[in-house]
Amino acid sequence: MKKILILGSSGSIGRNALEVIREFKDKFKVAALSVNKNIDLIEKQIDEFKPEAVCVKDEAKAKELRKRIGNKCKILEGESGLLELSASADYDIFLSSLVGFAGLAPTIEAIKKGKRIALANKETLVAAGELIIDLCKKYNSQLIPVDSEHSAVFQCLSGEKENYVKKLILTASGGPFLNKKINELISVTVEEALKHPNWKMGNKITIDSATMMNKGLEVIEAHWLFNLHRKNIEVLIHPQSIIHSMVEFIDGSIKAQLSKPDMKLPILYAFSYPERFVFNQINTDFKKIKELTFFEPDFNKFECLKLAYDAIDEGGTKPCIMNAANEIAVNNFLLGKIKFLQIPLLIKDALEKIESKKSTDIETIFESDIKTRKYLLNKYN
Ligand code: MN3
Repeated sequence: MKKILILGSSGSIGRNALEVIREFKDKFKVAALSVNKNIDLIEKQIDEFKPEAVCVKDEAKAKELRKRIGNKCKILEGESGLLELSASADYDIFLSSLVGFAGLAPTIEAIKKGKRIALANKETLVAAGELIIDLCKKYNSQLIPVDSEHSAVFQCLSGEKENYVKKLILTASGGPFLNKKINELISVTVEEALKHPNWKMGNKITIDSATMMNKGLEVIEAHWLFNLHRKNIEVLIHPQSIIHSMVEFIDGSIKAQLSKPDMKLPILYAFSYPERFVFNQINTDFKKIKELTFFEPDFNKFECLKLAYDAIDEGGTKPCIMNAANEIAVNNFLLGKIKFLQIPLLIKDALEKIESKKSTDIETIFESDIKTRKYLLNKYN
């Protein structure tokens, strides 16, 4: 029986993970959960999954939950509660589906305990890839990707030697604006940007998909996870999202991992690895799929993708600055403060103005993140 801690259990990944656990009650158990403020949902989750503790990030909501359920379950609160839960709960697998940079500190606590990290929070590796990889080695913590593309690559690499790999081909749906021209993007609304064709996800990642920053973040994530130069990580638009990614080997052979798009699969694999469990919920019928198509991404239209590739080249805290700027830009877009095409402009502004540091120790990472946020919030609010 593996015990699982889920940070962000009201989000899309968190809810999918609980569905997986519900399906495999004999193999997995919930150790602890956290939500930002959705106490109605976590109350139901506590009743069903009986975690030893939970954390509610919003302190007022935490108090309200305590009033409602009394001593039924230990309730922690705030940022410090998340850290305490990650450092002291009794669990085997840490699944963080927190959004953005907020996932970094709790993940570090879990790594220090030598736990398996089922990584859904890609911003952690984008902002602090070098640090996280070093810490995982130091504390013997296993990093298993939950991001569907990286899970695909991870599965393709199973049984292969590192020097057999020629390149990764990360597939991308292209998001809702794949077929729009760049001048048509000037006036797109928040509602249009939130309509993802293949995946139902949270707001931040859905906007990232529309700008293709999501794929840029994933290129950086793959760079760290699989120790590959950015020249060996290619992005390919594949609107059907059936091939989740591919690996080309030095002999020209290519492996791909395919299925109907459903996050339960990569979550289950990150939990069950190195085993596979019988699971009948996802049936991929090629007779119904009919065609798989591929296009090269347009780097002019999706400027964020280019910014991400450039950030890896520059290294140091550049990717951390880019990530923080993107979080602010996306939030400002969601609030209606800026237009869609201003998202890459805000990021470029921050990348120019905030000095990048070579060192990627934890203090420098946090300092770069805060500086970037302060700069943009002052300028655009
Ligand atoms: Mn993905």
